[in-house]
Amino acid sequence: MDGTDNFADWKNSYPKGNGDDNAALISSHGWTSAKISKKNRFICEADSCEGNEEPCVNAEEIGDRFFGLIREKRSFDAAEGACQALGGHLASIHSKSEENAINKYIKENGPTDVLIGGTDRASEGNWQWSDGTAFDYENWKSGEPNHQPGDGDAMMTVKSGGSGNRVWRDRSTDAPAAFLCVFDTCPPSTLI
Ligand SMILES: [Ca+2]
Ligand SMILES: [Ca+2]
Repeated sequence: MDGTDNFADWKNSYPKGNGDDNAALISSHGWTSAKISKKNRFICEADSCEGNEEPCVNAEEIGDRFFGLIREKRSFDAAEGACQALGGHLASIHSKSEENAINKYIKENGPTDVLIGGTDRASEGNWQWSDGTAFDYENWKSGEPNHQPGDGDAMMTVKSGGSGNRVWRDRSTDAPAAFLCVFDTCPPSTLI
């Protein structure tokens, strides 16, 4: 045996073999075992992995995305800029089940009218999401979009009855409102 078949440079006390570790890390001190964090989507060293299954505290995890509500009122452009500064965009919505979960989150946190990421500013009547995802679902209030008030190029989700259901209206991009951001990973700062 020439030694290559069983080559390993495990750091002292690694691998730990505690059942949770499923990845190896190469560090300047040799290999350490690690487990892959689903929540944080990176590999952490075994000794620092404790607690990484805690829920995201700054946003609501829905499906594989994270939604964060900001109550401070902003115009469409300022709201999109604020979401981007936190690593996201204004929210897109892609299914009834996703919207139901979003509506529950909004209801728990208070605001009535919430700006989301739909806009038809580039081409009137051709609605798009500011995060670039497909416009593959819609839930307009009856009679909307009606191209008003103002430029009618932004989108707001509003209450529909008392059950927490919501529908969409078009509105002015200049009118400030509370807004909902979407992130691919848990955002680093507190949003609410
Ligand atoms: Ca419009
Ligand atoms: Ca309208």
